[in-house]
Amino acid sequence: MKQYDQGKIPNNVNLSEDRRLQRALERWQPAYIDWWKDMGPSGFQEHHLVYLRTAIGTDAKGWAHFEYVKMPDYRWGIFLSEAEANRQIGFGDFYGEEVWQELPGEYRNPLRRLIVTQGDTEPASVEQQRFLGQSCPSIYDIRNLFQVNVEEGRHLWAMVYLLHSFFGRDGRDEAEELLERRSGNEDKPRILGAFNEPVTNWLDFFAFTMFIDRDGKYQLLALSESAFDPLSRTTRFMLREEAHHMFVGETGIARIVDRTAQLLKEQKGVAEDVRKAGGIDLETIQKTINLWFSLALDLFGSEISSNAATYFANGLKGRVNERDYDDHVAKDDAYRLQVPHTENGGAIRLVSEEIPIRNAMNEVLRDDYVKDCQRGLNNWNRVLAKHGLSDRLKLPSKRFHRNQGIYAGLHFDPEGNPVDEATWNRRRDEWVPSEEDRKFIGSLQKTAIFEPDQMGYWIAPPKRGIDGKPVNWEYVRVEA
Ligand code: BYC
Ligand code: FE
Ligand code: FE
Repeated sequence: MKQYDQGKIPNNVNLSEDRRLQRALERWQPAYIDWWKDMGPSGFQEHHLVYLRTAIGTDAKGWAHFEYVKMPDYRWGIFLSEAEANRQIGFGDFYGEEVWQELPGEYRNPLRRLIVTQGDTEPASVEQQRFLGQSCPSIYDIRNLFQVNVEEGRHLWAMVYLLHSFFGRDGRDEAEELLERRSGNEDKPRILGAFNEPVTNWLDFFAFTMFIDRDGKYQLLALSESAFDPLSRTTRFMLREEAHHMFVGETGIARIVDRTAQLLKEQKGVAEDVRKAGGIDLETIQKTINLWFSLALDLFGSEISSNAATYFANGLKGRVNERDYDDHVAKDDAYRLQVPHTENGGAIRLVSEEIPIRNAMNEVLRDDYVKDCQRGLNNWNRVLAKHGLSDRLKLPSKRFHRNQGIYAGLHFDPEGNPVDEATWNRRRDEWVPSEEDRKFIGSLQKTAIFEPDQMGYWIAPPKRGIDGKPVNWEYVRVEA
């Protein structure tokens, strides 16, 4: 296996050969550590050793290793996937030209925006999840939480590396601001909607990693097509880590569904009795899906977007697996969209309209995302079927509960039918988790469960442990 630079900042970008850059990043590092200690996992920083995976290189086989570390000592590194020889621009107006190793002056601003927006989500998610350790269902689960958290920290490093290397003074300022904004803060909020929403319990956490981290996967796939090669290479490497985050979410909910199904059978299908027995009823799971799926859909931006058209035209942000398309220029095609029109009297009518395909690139990406989510839902429904239940979970309509794009500001039920505001207000608690639902889940998740052999009652144990270890392995321990 290749040996990589293991200095203060582990990297495979020859940092030691660029003193200025190295110094700039080494100056940012203590500010990052301060942020991590302040805003990272609360209560587990000083004395807890966590069995964590750390990225150490880019070889397909040996790219990471596992060891017990205290989180503030985690080795956050900078790794780019191997350069692809003679890589060419895969889409847009510069299709077939050589990719860029340097930042083109004319795309400096849009690229900076994309990189800052991507970077901002990473620390935001850590902030959102910082108190969950105090109510974990098991030592296996808390390890996974921390694994996700440290890797989101590394994803911030990945973006800060690009800002420092290519954007000079502006980039350094942006890197500082990435540590100053705070999730949910009124004065200095994080940039995108979902990253200011509270993650109050472990059902939220699993829905977050299922749906919001999966937006991450699709955005990273789109950025990995970029003509700006350093962005492409760094996002390709981030995708390796991302897979585990979505695994945590998808299997987490599958395990909850498993326990709920078992209790439903025992309680003859009565949701209230499932709650009384200490489980989470399917209705609450469905509402949580509705909430986080719709928040994730907002992250793709508007259905009709001139930003998206420009990103595509200029080769900055592409489509998932661009090489599988026949037409990489995508100038003449159209996308059919249900556009809402408000009639006299206020009723909403959906009209099918054609949008130039480049302007619909956010929607094209969202479609790929929705398909992937549906695959996950099918897996959860198989768990219900296995228990002999006829109940099924489903994704709400793309129009439901939207705050961005053409459906924002209007109201639709989960099936996508327009409803008026009074109906929305009256039925909202049937569709997304209510205060009461959150209180209930909180009552199941009051304290952390730390005995290796124990597991929260409301969730089934996982099928297997991490890194070939048993499920009841001591993944987190207090320093001797
Ligand atoms: N909230 O044409 P529009 C991840 C803004 S997740 C607030 O609709 P565009 C992770 C937009 O910025 C992946 N504002 O959108 C997951 C614009 O602002 P201005 C993160 C929003 O530009 C879990 C205006 O609305 N990566 O990695 O085509 C844990 C109209 O713009 C929202 C990226 O997002 C929103 N939801 O697309 C950890 C990739 N949506 O110009 C990590 C980089 C839109 O009026 N970002 N706006 O000020 C992008 O590609 C694009 O910025 C977006 C928006 C897809 C987000
Ligand atoms: Fe990330
Ligand atoms: Fe992630």
